[in-house]
Parts: sequence; C-alpha cells; structure tokens
Amino acid sequence: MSLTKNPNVLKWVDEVVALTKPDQVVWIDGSKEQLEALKKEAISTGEMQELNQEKLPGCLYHRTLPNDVARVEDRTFICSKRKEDAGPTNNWCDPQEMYAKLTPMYDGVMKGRTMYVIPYSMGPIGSPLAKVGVEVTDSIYVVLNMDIMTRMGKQAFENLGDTSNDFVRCLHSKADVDPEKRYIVQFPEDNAIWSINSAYGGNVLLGKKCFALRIASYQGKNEGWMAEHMLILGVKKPDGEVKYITAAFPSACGKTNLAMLIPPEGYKKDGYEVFTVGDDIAWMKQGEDGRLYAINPENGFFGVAPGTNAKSNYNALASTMKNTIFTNVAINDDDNTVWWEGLDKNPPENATEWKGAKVNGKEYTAEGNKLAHPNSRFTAPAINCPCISPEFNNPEGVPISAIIFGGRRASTTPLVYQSFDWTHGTYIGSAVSSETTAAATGAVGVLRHDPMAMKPFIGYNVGDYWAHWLAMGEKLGDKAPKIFNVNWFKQDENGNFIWPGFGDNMRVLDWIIKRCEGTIEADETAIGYLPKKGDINVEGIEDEVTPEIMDKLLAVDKDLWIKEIAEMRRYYKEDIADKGGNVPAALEAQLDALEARLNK
Ligand code: GTP
Ligand code: SPV
Ligand code: MN
Repeated sequence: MSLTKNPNVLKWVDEVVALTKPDQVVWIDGSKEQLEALKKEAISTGEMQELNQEKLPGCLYHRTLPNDVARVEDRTFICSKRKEDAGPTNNWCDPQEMYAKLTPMYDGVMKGRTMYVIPYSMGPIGSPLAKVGVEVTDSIYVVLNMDIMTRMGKQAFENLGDTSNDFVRCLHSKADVDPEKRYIVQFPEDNAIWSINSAYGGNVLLGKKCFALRIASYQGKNEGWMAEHMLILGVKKPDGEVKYITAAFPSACGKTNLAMLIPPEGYKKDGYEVFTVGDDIAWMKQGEDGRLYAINPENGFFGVAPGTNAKSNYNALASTMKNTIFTNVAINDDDNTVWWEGLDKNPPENATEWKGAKVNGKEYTAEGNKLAHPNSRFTAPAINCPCISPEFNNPEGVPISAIIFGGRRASTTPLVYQSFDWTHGTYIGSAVSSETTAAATGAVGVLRHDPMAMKPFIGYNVGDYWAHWLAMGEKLGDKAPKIFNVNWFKQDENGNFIWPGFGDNMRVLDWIIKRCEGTIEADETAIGYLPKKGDINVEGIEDEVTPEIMDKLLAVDKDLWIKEIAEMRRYYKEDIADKGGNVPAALEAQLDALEARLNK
C-alpha cells in the first residue's frame, strides 16, 4: 500500500515499476515490525548474517562482491544538459543519451524481485534545511542501511506533503552486480539519481554522496547554501560555551575520528568536552543573525572500520555495539563477532576473511594478507554515539565558528595554519591535495588534487563551485567562520607520522578556537597565520613531540612551497581552465599574492 497521496511520487513510482517490472512493490513505512521482517528475510536468504546477539545485539553482517567494495569514480557521471555545467572534475554524458543507454539495462531488471520504496529525509524532520528523497531498490541491505543513515519511512512523506514535487528520485538496482555495467549517475536538473550494478555503500545508499553532496551541492549553488564533505563537531569549553567547527578532509582522511575525538587528560580535567554533530556531510546556510549554520543531513555513521579501536576512536567503536551493520570486515568464528585490522593485536585464529574464506587469522595476517577489506565499514545509528551532540536534531543547525581543510600530506603543509580571510581560505580549500585511499577504487597513496575534499562530489562545474564559495563569503561578511588548514599526516624520513593525531588533535582545535576568539597571537607568514612557538599545548606528550619535532610540524619550507605554487598554476590552467573550468580571478590573485609573499 502506498504511503502517500502525493501524485508526483505516485506517478514516478508507477514509471519505475513499469520499467523495472518487479514481482511486488513494498512501501517502507519504517515500522519496527516491517524492518524486523526484512532482517529475518535477509538472514534466511544469506544476504545478511546475524552476529552474536548477546555481544552485538541487533547487529548484522554483510559481504559485498570483491569487485564491489568502494565508490567507483570512473563510472560516476554528472548528466547536466550542457557539458560545461558538469565541468572538468566530473565525467559527463548528455542526459538523453544516458537515459537511452541505461533504460534498457533497467528494463525488467526487477523481474522475480521485490521493489522497496524508501521515503527518507536528509536532515531532521521539520528542519527548514532538510530535503526529501525517495529511493527504490531491490536490495534489503539498502533498506536496512537507509534506516540507519536517514530519517526513513512515513515521517519523510509527512515532511514532503501531498503536493510538493521537490524530492530526489533515486532509482537503484543491484542488477547482476556487473562491474562492466556499473553506473552511478546524477541528473541534477531532473532531481534524479540512477545507480545500477553495485550493492556497495556510497554507490547505493543514494541519500549519501549522490544526493547529500552531488545533487545538494547543485541545489545549494542555486538556492544560496552549501553542501560540503565536512564533519561537524562542538567543543565545550570550561566556561560552558560550545564552539562549533566543521572540517573537510578527503575520504578516509580522519573526519569520523576528529568528529568523535576524546580530549587528552589535561583538557578533560580542565572541563573540555567534544560533541559530534556529524562525521561526513554538512549542509550550511546563513541564519537570521547573519552567521553560518550547519546541519548534519544524515542520521548515522558509515564509518571506516580498520584502524578503529578503543584507543584511536572509542566513541566510534562504542557506536557499533548494537543495531549496526558491518560490511566486508572479518568474522571471528569462535564467537560470531567481528574483527578488522587495528581493532586489537590478536587476529582471531578461527576467522572468515572479508571475501568469505575460512582462515587461520594469525597465519593469514602474518603473511601480509588482510582479514578485513581496507574500506570495510560499519553503519551505526548516530544515537548510539556516547558523545552525540544535544543539538544533533536541532532543526536550525549549529552556528559555525571555524572551517578546517586538510588532507594526507607527507610534507609541505604544516600541522595547522590560518588563512588571512575568507577569500584566502577559499584559495586554500581549492588547493587541497591528498594521498588517495581505499575509499574509492584505483591506486592508493597517490597525491591528487581534491579541492575542499569535494573532487568526487561536486555536482556541477568546479569553477562555479569556487565562485559560490566566494559569494557565500561576501554574504557572510564579518560573520563568516575563520578558515584553517591542518595536516595530521606529516612524516619523517622513514615514513612515520610525526604528529600523534587522534585525541591529541584537540591541541590544534584549542589553538583554532583561541584564534576565533582573538585570544592568542600568531606569526604572520607567507602562507598564513601560524602558531607562535610554544602555543600548541604539548603537555603530556613532550617526549613524543619535542621542540625539534614541533619545529618540523610547523615548518614552512620555501622550496617546497615554490613547488606547490608551480603545481597549483599547472592545476588551475591544465586541469581546470583548459578543460572548461572558470577559475575565479580572485583565486588566481590569491596564488599570485602567495607567490609574491614567499619571494619577498
Ligand atoms: P570517509 O568515511 O571515507 O569519508 O572517511 P573519514 O574522513 O571519516 O576518515 P576516518 O576518520 O574514518 O579515518 C580514516 C583513516 O585515517 C583511519 O584508518 C584512521 O585510523 C586514520 N586517521 C584518522 N585520524 C587520524 C590522525 O589524526 N592521525 C593518523 N595518523 N591517522 C588518522
Ligand atoms: C567516502 O568515501 O567519503 C565515504 C564512504 O564516506 S561512501 O559512502 O562510500 O562514499
Ligand atoms: Mn566521506
């Protein structure tokens, strides 16, 4: 039975039913009974595996095909009418051509299967910033994940109303999970997403990257707000005030970890606390008081499992202890729980590795094999998180004081620096580059440009995206958040990280907050404001972060920066301008000014 009278929804569902020809159509109302029945069904068919219900109540396991374990950027398209509207960072195809190519692939694809119709809201129900999507899918895994990641079910239709046409049409079929026929396609001008032949995370949970970033960034440009690949956290200071910060790091570069940070002992004693509002995506809009407000459109965390442990990210681990779906981690067959590299130092001897083979985990990992896929993930409800912010469901969002950019850089970029102003900060965002990770298919560890950590997610022309950033700065004026850059990943000659990272990143947040409050001086350098000697608090880690190491962490190496500038000139010209991207003159001017300052 359909859950809405909205004729736009009903018409679209009729169309996709006629196209995909499912045996039956099930509308997902979000009720407990319905979800329990779906879980049972998925367990009975083997699509999901039930884990130890005493140790991990409500938790399920899922394995995707080895060819289907990460986002596929080379098969992801932005289909705007005009090629120049997709711009140089996206694969483009004419929408009519793409519809013509994909329609036969969807024709009858759900014969013998059930179609699930999932209404969902990105953002708290009733929030002026929230938006509705409807995803149809032939995967129970998708339904159960969407339940965790979004506000799913009837409530979303209540938000949409009976007449609105403002919902994103999300069509997913796992089809045959054929990598040669895999397509992740956004049609921004049609409010539509078509995904086929994948059953993995970011390719199929269409509310996430496809809608909340690719489609939403396009909507944000047109409607005057921003959709960004950013965590949102609150730092409660000893005086009780909470300062909110967003941070954009590329995939698998530390957003979930920073968002759930536990402050070092000294800070805890002083009364500092960190609260998580979001770990991956921020929608931001100017509020009535002129400041920038952010909501997390998601309702859960789709986090990287490997490396997560009680020490590195206690709050993330705690979030996965119930009602969580684990994808492509390893199974500990002794007690039917989960394991991944970095959880602890004891790989289970009786293990099933992520592809499904029974192995002796100790021997297997000793040979250099991995039990869990490097991009294995947990899908955990936000309410499980011990440090979830009391403002998590605030429909108005939280006011942002600072925006942080960062990436994985072995050299060049210091631990932290502050931009001179919003325009300079926008330049810094445009210049983010980072070593690639397992979150997307392709080589790992290759330095690539990833402006604002949004390279795979900007749903339109990157030049227009930068212009939109500059326009937002104009609008926000002196109420604009201050913009910073951080690098947790600086290495020594032997390739070891020289900054302890994780909870100790609080020390950098502390400096950032003081800069926002204007209570700490800084050194004005060619690249921006840097901490003065001794201003990054190293109490308790003096042995690890000696003054010499701190000097290295904060060094601005002129030769490396001259190289960086040459690369940015090449990037702006060859990768952007020559390929149809309009680099705003204000950003070119920032590059000139940076070079002039360095050569002074
Ligand atoms: P996506 O979900 O793909 O967007 O990733 P993310 O940005 O949320 O990254 P996440 O926090 O899951 O971290 C990814 C990897 O980086 C994990 O293996 C972490 O252990 C590692 N990491 C996170 N923070 C730090 C840090 O401060 N220092 C170091 N050295 N590694 C870190
Ligand atoms: C990312 O790759 O940035 C993720 C995981 O957060 S996915 O949802 O697969 O995009
Ligand atoms: Mn992400």
